[in-house]
Amino acid sequence: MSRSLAASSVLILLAASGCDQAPADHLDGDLAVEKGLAPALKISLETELPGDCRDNDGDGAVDEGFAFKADCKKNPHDLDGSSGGKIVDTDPGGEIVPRPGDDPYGKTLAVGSTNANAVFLIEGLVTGDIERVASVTFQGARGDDVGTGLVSSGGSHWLVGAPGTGTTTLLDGSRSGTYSLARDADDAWRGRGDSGATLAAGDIDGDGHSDAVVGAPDSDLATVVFGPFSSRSSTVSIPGISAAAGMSSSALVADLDGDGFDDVVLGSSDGAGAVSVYAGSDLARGRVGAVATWTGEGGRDAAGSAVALAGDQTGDGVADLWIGAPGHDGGDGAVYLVSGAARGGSLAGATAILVGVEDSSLGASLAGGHDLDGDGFDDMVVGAPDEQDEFGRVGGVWVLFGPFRGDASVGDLGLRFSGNRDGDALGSALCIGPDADGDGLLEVTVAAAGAGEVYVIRGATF
Ligand SMILES: [Ca+2]
Ligand SMILES: [Ca+2]
Ligand SMILES: [Ca+2]
Ligand SMILES: [Ca+2]
Repeated sequence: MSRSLAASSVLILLAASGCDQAPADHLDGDLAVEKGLAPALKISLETELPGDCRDNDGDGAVDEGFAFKADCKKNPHDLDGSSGGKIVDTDPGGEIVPRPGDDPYGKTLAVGSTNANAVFLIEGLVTGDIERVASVTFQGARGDDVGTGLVSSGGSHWLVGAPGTGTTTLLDGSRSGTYSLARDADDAWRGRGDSGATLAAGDIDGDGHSDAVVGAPDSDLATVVFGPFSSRSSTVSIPGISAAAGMSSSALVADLDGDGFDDVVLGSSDGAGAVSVYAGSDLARGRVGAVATWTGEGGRDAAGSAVALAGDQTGDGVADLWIGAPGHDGGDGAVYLVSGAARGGSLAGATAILVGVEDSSLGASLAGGHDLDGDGFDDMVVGAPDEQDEFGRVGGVWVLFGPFRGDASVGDLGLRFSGNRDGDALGSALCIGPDADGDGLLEVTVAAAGAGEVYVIRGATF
């Protein structure tokens, strides 16, 4: 509104002075004048002003061609009204982590619950208590700490981490019922310390078998376990980056450069934080040197708390990455877009930077690499679990639509969903997928750890 008013006052000023040559870079943008016509009628901004939901350049379209597509609708969006399903932990207060199956367009959703010390598989769009609506339960024993490390390893198989015992277990969820990690496992692999707290999977050595990255953040270590997954699998250990402990606080496996080997991205969120990229072709030969390392801008940025695919935003054929830094700028948080082809450096040099609203911890959770609104550009979902509103520290989730470049605040541009009550911590974890209602549009699944709730926001919302 203020920018629009400023532009109007410029028009009045120019008309009164009889100018036919507009000053450059006056106020917010360059001014253009068509000669021979009354300036007061024909002056317009050459370019759109970003995110103000107005047609600044007079071409009839609002905010077009800008780096971020603005949300010109009213925020926040109604979480309960947009969600097709709401899954409730019977004993809230712990961590609750949603993950799609190996096909995000499938109907399977997995939810890890540290309270229940279990992983639940849920089919389709459902509402109710997690233990009732789950078709499959993978149940840990006391001390296993099951719930955070969780990934599909293809088909009906899942890897479930039990960082309490350093064990990662392969389980088949093809038949409904309750399975014990100890008794019903297909196989298990044991690592050091809290191994299994972070899990990601893909074919890193290109042999057709799914491999796993098993993270032990407290031990500052990640291990590639080459499939077929078993206690005797061959492994490669990736030691922590000395400048930033907490190796593997986040992990991602995907073929960034398209060479047929899935590559590994590891976040180390301690202090400033760092994210390193390892080529699958190197790891397959036992080489563990990073091909790129990005470091946080500030000493407490916690960059690498979350990492996600961004799709190819830069158009060079290499998949790009989102990096979450929830501690950035005193806890406002930020999300950085970095080129997958870059060699790393400070995140201050990122391709795009999105900052959070005050003390919101934006970037604690991230998902991307899918086109949610069907315009051909990959979109992004980011959690801000400490975001506040009039009801208290409710937490928030922002959905942002590509293409992305430049710097912006999510407060100006995103679709916002908010938690309901103080302490809900909406956005503590999230994922894109599954297509729980089967309409061909991917749902966005978001957790509110403090409330013990998981909401499935239907893709039709976007
Ligand atoms: Ca493999
Ligand atoms: Ca690769
Ligand atoms: Ca899109
Ligand atoms: Ca859907």
